[in-house]
Amino acid sequence: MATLTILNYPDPRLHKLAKPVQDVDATIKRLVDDMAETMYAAPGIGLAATQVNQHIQLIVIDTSKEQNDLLVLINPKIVVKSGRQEYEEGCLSVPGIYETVARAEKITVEALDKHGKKFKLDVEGLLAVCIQHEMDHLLGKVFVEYLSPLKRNRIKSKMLKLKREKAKA
Ligand code: QAP
Ligand code: CO
Repeated sequence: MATLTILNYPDPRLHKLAKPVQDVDATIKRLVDDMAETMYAAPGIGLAATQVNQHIQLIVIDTSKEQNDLLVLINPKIVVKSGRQEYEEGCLSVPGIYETVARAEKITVEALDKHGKKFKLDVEGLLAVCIQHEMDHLLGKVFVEYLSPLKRNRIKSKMLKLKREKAKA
């Protein structure tokens, strides 16, 4: 296993559209393992393939307290959604930034698991938020795009400044 490099906002590659996975083969399984390791090492509760510069429809999530309940979603589709909830979100691609975003409260999602087997999941609360956040990444969308242009631009400047400082150090 290996940890992968996470792209940081504002990187244009975070806005690429992910393609469906054609075949859940050994290469995909290895990427699942590496993404899980990368997420746990961060630590984080969700990571989309887009964030590690792999533009395919693959997500790993673990919202459990013990960080021992990995959820793998390949080619996910939200088939039902209802309600509305606000949650303070963060993102491994936008370190240090937490902002409130409104999303559906309950969703039903269909996806393939790590073995390529189709499954359906009914979720709400944090897990529902997390799945919606990660599925946005597959569409090239980062959570800061839900904020006002003023807030988004401030975050963008802050991230670019951090990057410059890191490059100098
Ligand atoms: C998405 O985000 C999420 O800023 C997953 O310095 C987050 O794992 C969905 C992280 C909240 C719903 C609610 C963020 C780690 C991790 C940071 C994450 C940071 C270190 C974010
Ligand atoms: Co994110």
